[in-house]
Amino acid sequence: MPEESIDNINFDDLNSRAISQPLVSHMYTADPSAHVFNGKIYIYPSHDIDAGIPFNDNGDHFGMEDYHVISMDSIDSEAVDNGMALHIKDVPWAERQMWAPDAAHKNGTYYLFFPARSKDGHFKIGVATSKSPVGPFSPQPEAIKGSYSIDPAVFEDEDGSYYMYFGGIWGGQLQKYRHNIYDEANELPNANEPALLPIIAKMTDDLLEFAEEPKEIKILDKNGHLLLEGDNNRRFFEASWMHKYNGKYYFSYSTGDTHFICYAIGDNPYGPFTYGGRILNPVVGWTSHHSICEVDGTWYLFYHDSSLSKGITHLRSIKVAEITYKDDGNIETLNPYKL
Ligand code: FUB
Repeated sequence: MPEESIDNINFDDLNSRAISQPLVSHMYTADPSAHVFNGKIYIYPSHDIDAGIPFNDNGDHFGMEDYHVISMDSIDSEAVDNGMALHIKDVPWAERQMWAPDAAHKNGTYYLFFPARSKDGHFKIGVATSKSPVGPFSPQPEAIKGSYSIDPAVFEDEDGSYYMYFGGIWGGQLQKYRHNIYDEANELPNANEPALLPIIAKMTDDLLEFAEEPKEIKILDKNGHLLLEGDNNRRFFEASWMHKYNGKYYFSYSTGDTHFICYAIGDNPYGPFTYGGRILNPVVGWTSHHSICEVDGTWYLFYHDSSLSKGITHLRSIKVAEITYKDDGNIETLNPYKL
């Protein structure tokens, strides 16, 4: 929901209608990337703080400095904060704004992937490793070569390949890139031109670098046409996620300024993906960001809203709700607050 409407919200009423409550309330958390590792749920969120920076369209008010990993023994059990897993002061290349992270597990090592602004002001994506899923994580000295923009999501396919999806417009700087090259003069396309697309790169076997040049993934409408920049209710903005259901690849994402979590379906990790619909209607707070994870045979949407902070857009709380697939493979849209 847009920031300007929060004055009109009765938060007691809203909370009584919410389909779920914050998983943790002793701190603010956002952008939850959930995984099941060795039978236990691990959530890798952003750790929201009030950095004292005024709201702007560039997202400068999201001034996060560290990560904490949240774990749960089962979907109904208490969510446990495992303490600080990585701080920006320990990442040599990063200067500010530790935004939405993700994690992966391979051969006994856990990998934390995270975006941050480097000293030249450009977002890059870094990786840190640990022998424990909750850290502490040791960062690589440099960001991933060829990485840029924000919101890494790392997907492990059934053949053991790992792919990173990333990118975000506005404060996430994706509009400054064409064919992986930054140019300050680049801007968003016109409304009647194809929208900017999310980026994919296969990871090397050690998950520390890209194994190929990053490339765009296409999001098409039912007629096979790329979604247009002016199609704000459907076009990609940020918050990539990939999951596989019944052999199909579901790429999901946030539409940003229209506040929907949407999905598109394809036949392989690179797409193309055909727009399928909305998974989540707008939450309180400007941003919407999610992950989708199967736990004991049931599928869940991990997401966030700003209800606990009474609408402060950069002070969010992670939540979880079950999602339902229709017989045709489409996903039922969730309303975060009962109508
Ligand atoms: O948390 C900072 C940014 O807000 C994320 O990187 C975006 O996806 C949005 O949730």
